[in-house]
Amino acid sequence: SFKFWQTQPVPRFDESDGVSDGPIKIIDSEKVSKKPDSLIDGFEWATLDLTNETQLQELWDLLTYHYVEDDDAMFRFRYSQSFLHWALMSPGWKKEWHVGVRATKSRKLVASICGVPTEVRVRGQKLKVIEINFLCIHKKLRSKRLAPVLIKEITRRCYLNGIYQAVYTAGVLLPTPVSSCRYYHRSLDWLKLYEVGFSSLPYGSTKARQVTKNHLPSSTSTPRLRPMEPKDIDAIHDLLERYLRRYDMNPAFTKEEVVHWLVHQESSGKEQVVWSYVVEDAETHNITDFFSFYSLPSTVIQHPKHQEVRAAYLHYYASETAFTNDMKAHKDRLLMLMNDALILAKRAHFDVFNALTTQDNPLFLEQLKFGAGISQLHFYLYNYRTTPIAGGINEKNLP
Ligand code: YNC
Ligand code: MG
Repeated sequence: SFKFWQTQPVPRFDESDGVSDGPIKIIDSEKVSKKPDSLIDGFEWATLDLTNETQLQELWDLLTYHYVEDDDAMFRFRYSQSFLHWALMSPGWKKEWHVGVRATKSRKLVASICGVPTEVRVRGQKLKVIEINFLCIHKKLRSKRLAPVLIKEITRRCYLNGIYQAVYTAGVLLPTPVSSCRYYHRSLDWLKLYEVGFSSLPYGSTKARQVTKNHLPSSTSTPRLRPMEPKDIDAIHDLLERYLRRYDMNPAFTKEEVVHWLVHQESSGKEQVVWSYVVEDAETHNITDFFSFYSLPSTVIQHPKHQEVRAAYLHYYASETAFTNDMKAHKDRLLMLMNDALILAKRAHFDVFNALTTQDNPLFLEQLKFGAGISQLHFYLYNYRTTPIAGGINEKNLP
């Protein structure tokens, strides 16, 4: 098993003792092949130009019908075109890292692997990385060992551009996660989630009782909560940086990246992807808190009544209360902020609100009626060794 992954610069499952942090393999870019490996007969490499509407549509088609499904094949991610635009054209993006495979004759796009550059801090060490996403192979081309070929090709294109490390997440267990989390789900429209088979009726409960249990007030309760504006960027960048530094592994965002990942870009005909809110102090006008969520719907596969589940995912957030040495106050603050996030997501017509057991999320998940999902999400580092990092809140980082 792991015939491919065994050959890659990733930690083995059994080597977590006494390792010191650092690259697994030093890459000599002179020795990196200037040409891609050849593909199976009838297929060829493509570089996608996602500024081109047609090519963006082609990637969307591939992902919409062939990307990640749950184990029972009831739901499949349905990223919008605006989402793909957002996720794949963040600051520093290059089209060389939007890799496709086409059938030579029909020109049809049958596989993809994409990445965007960024920096992460791992135990204080700043690493230039590529963040890999959207590895996808057409269902008819599965189990032909094409995935390793795609991974090797994007690796080659990164090495040639001076990037020697990568981060990626996957639901499957590979050698070796640096961290693992669980998904939690908060019903906003319980009845719909029940109808599509996402939620089940707990033994001894009734539909009416479940609806009541998940009811949310119609207005938010945090004073001075408002939608984020571009003028908030400096304050948010500062707050987010301090907040994220409390974790062993965290993104080292530039201001441009904060703008990209948090500010909704108003443009006609484009679906909204990200929602961000801030709390501004009445006297100092400082930003004391903020939170954001993004939209990632799923197709309901073969359902007579419903086509999709509209899911909001908790994105970045931070609160000054994290720095006060009063964990109770911090927890209470998060409970209020996140309950408001649920209310705002409900108002924006989302059916469910998802969050992982990362960051400070374990402080509020249970109390705000999130339920543990079945799926795990594993976080990986490519060509970098470090001891595993606790997935959720890291006690030793708390004040
Ligand atoms: C996966 N998700 O273990 P071994 S997540 C990585 N990530 O290798 P074949 C995966 N590897 O075990 P298929 C993987 N899933 O022999 C499988 N593998 O060592 C490994 N699904 O290849 C697997 N998207 O082509 C095995 O398998 C080898 O035809 C088998 O293709 C797999 O985007 C896949 O879930 C996932 O489209 C493409 O099933 C296909 O089954 C599919 O015979 C639905 O492959 C969509 C889906 C994955 C979403 C994601 C992150 C990907 C990270 C890739 C690793 C990046 C490394 C860093 C590179 C840059 C380095 C620098 C600098
Ligand atoms: Mg294959």
